[in-house]
Amino acid sequence: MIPAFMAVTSVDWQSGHTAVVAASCRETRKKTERGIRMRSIMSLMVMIIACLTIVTRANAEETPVRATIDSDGVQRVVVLGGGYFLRPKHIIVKVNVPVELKVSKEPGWVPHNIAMDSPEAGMAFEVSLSEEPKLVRFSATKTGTFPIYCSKKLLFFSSHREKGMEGRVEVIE
Ligand SMILES: [Cu+2]
Repeated sequence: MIPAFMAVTSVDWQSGHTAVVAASCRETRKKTERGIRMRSIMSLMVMIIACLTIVTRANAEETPVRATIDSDGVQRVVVLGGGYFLRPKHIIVKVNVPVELKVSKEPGWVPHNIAMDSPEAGMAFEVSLSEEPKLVRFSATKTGTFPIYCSKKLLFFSSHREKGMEGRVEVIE
């Protein structure tokens, strides 16, 4: 036999009505209140963790990525594009050292590309992105900061670049 108050408690636990329990057993009410408090604390913690994750991700996107110079003297960076971002947004390369960008796009039907239009600095290309990575090779010939972006634009909508698919290549000595 299950005592009456315990039966009420289990019903209460699912429906969330504390009033029934309050009438049946004080001890049970205390436990229930503790349970509810625990659950609010838990959901608060989940929210805090979620917020921290978003902040960390936003920072990660803004953190400059310096190209690693491999033993063959080529500096390589992996770049991912999608709706509507470029990751990383800020790439640092050394001047007059060959660069190889390994570019790809996130899955999806929206077409994207990666482009630079700074011929004066040795960086001018437009490569359509696919999920399969492609290599873009160039050597920056001038120091400074130059835009890198997706040049796609659908009819009268704003360009992907305007929507956030833009970053910068910083060329240093
Ligand atoms: Cu795009």
